[in-house]
Amino acid sequence: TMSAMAEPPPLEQKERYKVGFSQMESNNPWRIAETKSFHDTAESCNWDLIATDAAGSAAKQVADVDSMIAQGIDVLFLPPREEKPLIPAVMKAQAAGIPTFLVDRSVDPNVAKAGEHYVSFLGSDFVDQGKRVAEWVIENFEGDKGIIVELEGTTGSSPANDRKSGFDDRILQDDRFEIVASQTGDFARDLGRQVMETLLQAHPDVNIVYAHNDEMAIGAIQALELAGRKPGEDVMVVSIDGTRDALQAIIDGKMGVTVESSPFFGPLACEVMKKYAAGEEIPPWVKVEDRIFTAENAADHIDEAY
Ligand code: GYE
Repeated sequence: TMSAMAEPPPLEQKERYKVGFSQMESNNPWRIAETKSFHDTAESCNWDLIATDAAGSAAKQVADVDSMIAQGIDVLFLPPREEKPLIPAVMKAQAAGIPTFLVDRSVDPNVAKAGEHYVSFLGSDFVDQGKRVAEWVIENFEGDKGIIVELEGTTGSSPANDRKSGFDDRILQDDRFEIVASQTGDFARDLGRQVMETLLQAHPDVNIVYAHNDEMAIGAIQALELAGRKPGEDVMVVSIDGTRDALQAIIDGKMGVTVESSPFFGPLACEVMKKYAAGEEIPPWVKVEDRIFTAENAADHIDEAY
């Protein structure tokens, strides 16, 4: 049939590029490290970088992309805060002839597709991250009954959706475990602490906390300690990212594991963009391989952490 498939716009080969990086928020060390990685890469990759900060608002992030388009960027790197609200930004960039690379989060694949509406998604396998946390819990939990509280990331974001399904599917195959509550903490430390305080009152028998990122895990540890619990002893705390505070919590015995989710996308963005400009085939998903940090290796990695 003759159905015309959309295609991402090409990228001209040139000495310098005007590059847009639309950050979603800057309220945690992961986001700050990612933005810094783009700034650090700008010089070595010959970018004139326009970086914005949507301060946690998907609507502002769409407006930020609009303004970058108006400023004539050559290429857009976009971490979409949520899967659906950022689709208009992807479509507008395409209509303006600007190739887009999604970094660290994705959009709803039923509506916007890699290789059609944007070039590629650069990022981790979030389902696998959740599954790896579950497998660590299954191997290391010593009690008879694991009562789990789950702190979810930003509602409607791809890592929250996928870290939940990856973990839940795997952990529930073992009938020692039960998830008694699963609530959003918006990937934020303070909200993680507040939600944990509330959930502790409803479920005082919790002995496992799975947080979708390290910031919420640290917030949960604060709530547990305030309530007189001993994280790492009577409550197992597990999460994802690999921040400095999480590695320290592992070293201190308060946290069990964090599966890596790296924020250092600048160099990868440079490399993939240059290949695309050279006409090379870019896979729809440029997958980042993640390490795992536990008491065995946390001290070896804390100096490079953010
Ligand atoms: O894990 C979290 C951040 O999208 C992979 O977003 C990223 C996640 C990361 O706020 O800490």
